[in-house]
Amino acid sequence: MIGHGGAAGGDKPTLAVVGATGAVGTVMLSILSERADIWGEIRLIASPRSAGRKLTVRGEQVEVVALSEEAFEGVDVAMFDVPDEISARWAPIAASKGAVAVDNSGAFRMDPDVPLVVPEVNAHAARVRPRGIIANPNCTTLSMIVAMGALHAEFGLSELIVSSYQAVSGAGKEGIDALREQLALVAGTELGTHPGDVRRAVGDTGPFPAPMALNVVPFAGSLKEDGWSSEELKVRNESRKILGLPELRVTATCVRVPVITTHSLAVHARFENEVTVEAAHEILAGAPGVVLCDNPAEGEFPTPADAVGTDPTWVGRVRRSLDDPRALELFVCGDNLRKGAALNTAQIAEVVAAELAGGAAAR
Ligand code: 2RA
Repeated sequence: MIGHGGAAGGDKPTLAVVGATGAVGTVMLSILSERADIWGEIRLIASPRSAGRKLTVRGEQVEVVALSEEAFEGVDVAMFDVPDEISARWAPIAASKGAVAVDNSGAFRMDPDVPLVVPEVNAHAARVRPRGIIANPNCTTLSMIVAMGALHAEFGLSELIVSSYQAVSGAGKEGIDALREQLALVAGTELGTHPGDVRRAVGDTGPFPAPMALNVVPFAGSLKEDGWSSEELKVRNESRKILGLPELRVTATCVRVPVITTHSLAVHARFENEVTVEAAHEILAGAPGVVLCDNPAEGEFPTPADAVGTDPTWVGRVRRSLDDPRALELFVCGDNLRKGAALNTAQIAEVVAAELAGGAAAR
């Protein structure tokens, strides 16, 4: 079944973007405008408050329609870039209308009947979707998992110890606004030399539990059992599911840093077999979706300021652990709004579109 409703697109499939006006939705529209144009109609859906607005996609103005059951009529693939509770309610409705829902929220990621897909790592999993829903991982997991998947395929991963350096846009527009306002308050001052001086100058810390300007904050997400944060548990649970390694040892410490967009992670990856930097370099240099940037003698390593706005996972600082010939240390950067959210969702939707074009069963 394909192209069942898109008057504008002939036989091409109809795509719905739910949450088209949000932070990730906005990046999604530019990604859809840049990538190969495989879609017929692209229908933009948002809350009734945004209905009637016109947004540009593929160089054309498209009017936003309000989220409703009817909005999914004739849709082949529906992407959701909305909060968990909206996805939890509406993705099953889209699926009941015959669309494949590709969801970027946390509502379905750990549902055993919902595949969690990163096309470079487990595209095959997208074909088995008993609920008609495919989940997109959290941006922190996504920022490293393409590189980890490539290394796992060669060496067999046995443990990940991860420290994240997460950008404020992970907390949405509110997070970006908070950092920009705080930076304006501290710019040109001598702040950052006495306990609490930054906190007093900044006042309201917005969506963060401490000032972001001139600071790092060792907490992201919400507090869960035994002191772990939701972000840290997502890295663990999602990595296991994507890699198909339910027993993989994973420890994460998630830290927020004063970067607008692009998450970074320092990764200690332990493998079943001995590793060499040369072999890791070869694998990473050839891995789809990965760019190896590792020449510290020339000052070449990934940084968020250089990786932002790009699609790949950037990997550098690859070293064999001094005390363990089976382990590598790496530094990884990935744009949390592109590969970490919109791009991976678009890639999943393209995998589904190709499958539908081939006439394979969707459920
Ligand atoms: C964050 N990973 O960075 C989250 C967003 N999904 O806050």
